[in-house]
Amino acid sequence: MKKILITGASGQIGTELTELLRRTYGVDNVVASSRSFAKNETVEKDGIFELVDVTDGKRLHEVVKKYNIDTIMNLAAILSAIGEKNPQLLWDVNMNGLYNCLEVARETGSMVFTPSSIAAFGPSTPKDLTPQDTIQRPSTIYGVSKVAGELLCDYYYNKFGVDTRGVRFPGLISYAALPGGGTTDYAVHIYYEALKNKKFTCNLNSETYMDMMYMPDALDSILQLSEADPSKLIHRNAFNITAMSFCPEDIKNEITKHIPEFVMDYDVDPIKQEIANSWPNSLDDSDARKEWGWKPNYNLETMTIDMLEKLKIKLNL
Ligand code: AKB
Repeated sequence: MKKILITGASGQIGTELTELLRRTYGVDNVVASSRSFAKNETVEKDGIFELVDVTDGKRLHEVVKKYNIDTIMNLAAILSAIGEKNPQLLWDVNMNGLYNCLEVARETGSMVFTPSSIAAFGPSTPKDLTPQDTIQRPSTIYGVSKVAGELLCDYYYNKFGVDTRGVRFPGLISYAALPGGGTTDYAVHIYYEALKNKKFTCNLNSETYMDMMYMPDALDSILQLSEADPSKLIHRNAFNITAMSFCPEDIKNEITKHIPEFVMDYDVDPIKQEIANSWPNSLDDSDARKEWGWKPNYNLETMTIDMLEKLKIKLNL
């Protein structure tokens, strides 16, 4: 039986992952944690919740021991756009936080899942169908932390036998919790604005292609990779995965099929645009498919139908 600790449980991924893991493994086997109370009713009230700041290794250790944790899902992270504004904070949370998780895992024999990102690639990486193993020279502090994190996780696996696993997430789209300070966030906000105001101002230019994924697929990938037979894993940190690649015009056109009056204009944020330009247009995820059976269920069309349906309910429209 797994005993799971989720760090960053009140974030975009954590909110839904906490619910799914409680359903899958039982409420008593999942400890959600966050560095502060975010007044997230489901995460904080519907099961075990602890205040844990990942940069505090002593506190992390205490909670892992208290609940006999054997699996750490480390979702506490600062995203790309915020990171460019505060690189020191990003390093502290993303690197020292991960290091603390790995150290606790080494001492307690726990497994660690920690996400990497398409941000682990940079301007010199092949842009289309980016291979699993390729050039990784990112130009953002977020990307630097992701590459360093991948290497650190591999190091702990090779040196100490810690079972570390990760995926390179593309932009994640979901209706339950908002993303906080990423470059791909426009692809979430566009649905809210389309439903509420029938118009949206996009902060990336119309031709910016990036990989994206609907949250149910992202959650499946975490569960599938965590449960995967280790003898089949050639890679570990971290697997390319994707579900779709689109640009702002593509998502606008898809939404317009359901909301014909929807209009979009552009006010490009130069910092976000530069970050997006440095990331791949699309990833090759064939190694994840071969090694642990990765296969997404949603594309732009089916995701848009589901997002609009779920958001209408959430927003009482
Ligand atoms: C971001 O935009 O920073 C994240 C990511 C792709 O890792 N969504």
